[in-house]
Amino acid sequence: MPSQKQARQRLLIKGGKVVNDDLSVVADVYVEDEVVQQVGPNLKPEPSTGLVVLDATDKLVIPGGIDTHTHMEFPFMGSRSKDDFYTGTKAAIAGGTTMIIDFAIPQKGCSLTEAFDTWKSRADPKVCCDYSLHVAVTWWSNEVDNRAGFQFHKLVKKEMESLVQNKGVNSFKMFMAYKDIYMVNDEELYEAFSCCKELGAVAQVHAENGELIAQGAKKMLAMGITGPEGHELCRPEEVEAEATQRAITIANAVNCPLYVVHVMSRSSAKVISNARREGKVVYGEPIAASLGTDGTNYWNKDWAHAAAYVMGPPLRPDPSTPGFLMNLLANGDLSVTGTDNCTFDICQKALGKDDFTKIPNGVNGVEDRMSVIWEKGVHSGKMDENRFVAVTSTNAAKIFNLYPKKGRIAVGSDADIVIWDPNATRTISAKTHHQANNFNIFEGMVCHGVPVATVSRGKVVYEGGVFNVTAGEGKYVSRPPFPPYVYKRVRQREQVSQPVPVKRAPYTGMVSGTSVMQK
Ligand code: URQ
Ligand code: ZN
Ligand code: ZN
Repeated sequence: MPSQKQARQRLLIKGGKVVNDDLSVVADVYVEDEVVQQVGPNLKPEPSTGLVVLDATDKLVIPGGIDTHTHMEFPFMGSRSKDDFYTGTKAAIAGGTTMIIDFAIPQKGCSLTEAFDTWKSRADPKVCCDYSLHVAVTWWSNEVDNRAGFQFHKLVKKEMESLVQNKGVNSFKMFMAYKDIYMVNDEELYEAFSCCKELGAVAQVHAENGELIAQGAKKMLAMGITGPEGHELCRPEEVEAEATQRAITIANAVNCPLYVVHVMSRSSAKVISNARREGKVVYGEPIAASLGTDGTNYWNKDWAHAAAYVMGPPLRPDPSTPGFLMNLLANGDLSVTGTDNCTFDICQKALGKDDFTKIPNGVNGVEDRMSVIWEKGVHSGKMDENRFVAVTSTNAAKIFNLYPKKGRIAVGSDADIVIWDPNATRTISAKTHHQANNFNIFEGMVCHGVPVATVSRGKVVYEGGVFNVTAGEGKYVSRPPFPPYVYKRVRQREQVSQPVPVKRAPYTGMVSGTSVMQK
């Protein structure tokens, strides 16, 4: 038996079809020291001890998935999300995802850097695959507090700068909802977007009008609607679409690239699609939930079932929504997929049994995203295998400046690889999933497209249903600023769209009753 270290060092994946976002080719892949060394036909590396061989005949060999949006062990709404960085990343691996990007979220008035450090110290000892962290900007201040040790706290801009320069953060999320908790106003959005632009970061928004949600929730409760359906009724599609449009307008005013997280509705997706057609640098992220299920579940007679789907923005009751979002993902109007994996079990959800506003928001997805997208996107005939790779890993890697180390199988890339059987099927169920919660929003869905083996940095961490993971083996991945995929366009736009003053003769008439002196 090869030792753990040797097994990690040399790997040959034989006879599969290597699929990148731009090309598919039948080839072997040879990996050494965590990195792809060769891609080509009939590779014959030295057969010495420690060479692990995986047969991929009749299978696809794809870059490991990148889940752009997770919340592991997140303290939220009086509870803490059930999947921690161990169960969450283990479940990710079982589903063919080899990297997650989670969110460090400070309370209002608290240090962004401390939040980052807290999240990193939670993740480091537990992660089974690579990860990175977006940071949320939940407040703004330009105030300088001169008390010793506080200088950095009060200057959010300085903290953002330091996170970019010292901690490898290149994306910041702003919430337009969760009033009084995380929500920022338009002026704060303007400041945060301007700062992102200056630093070469990608601005992300949770786009919902938080004021309208607060009013809508009061109205529903006053009408006696206390169940999960109230969650959707108090924040209909236009609440999401309005905020999406507003965020795009503000970002465009400072020429900041914008990334709209968890796109949940047809209306919001259309706003993004129109903005892209107008040349704005905006990216939309539908999630496994919005592509795989819908908001009719909020009207389920079983309270626990309905509550399990509560998340913000909500799933939409229009059953054509998932198909519509998938069409836009296939044609390029939407760019990447995450999950917003933020799991709470039924007991935790029951905190809101008498009041939907108290149901912890969040659903599963990190394990099932790849299969759901294959089933609804590729198996349904909407996208090909290359577009599948683009929307499950490559585009994320490009937007967040991880490419081509991640999101591609090529010489020099990290050996994050999945052997994918497009013909095998599996049925999703909470009884068999690896996530920590006791409900699965995709329960009973039969998916074509199954990960047969998952390789993380050259180590086979999952094969045929068997894990070989170690907590803490994943690495934190730094993301440098100014991702060229995003910022090259931003700079080009700037070159052609700088306003110039109109040249005109000086005004020589009356000003408030006095004549203007001429030079
Ligand atoms: O809004 C989010 O992304 C987090 C805070 C909670 N989960 C959710 O319901 N979307
Ligand atoms: Zn959000
Ligand atoms: Zn989220």
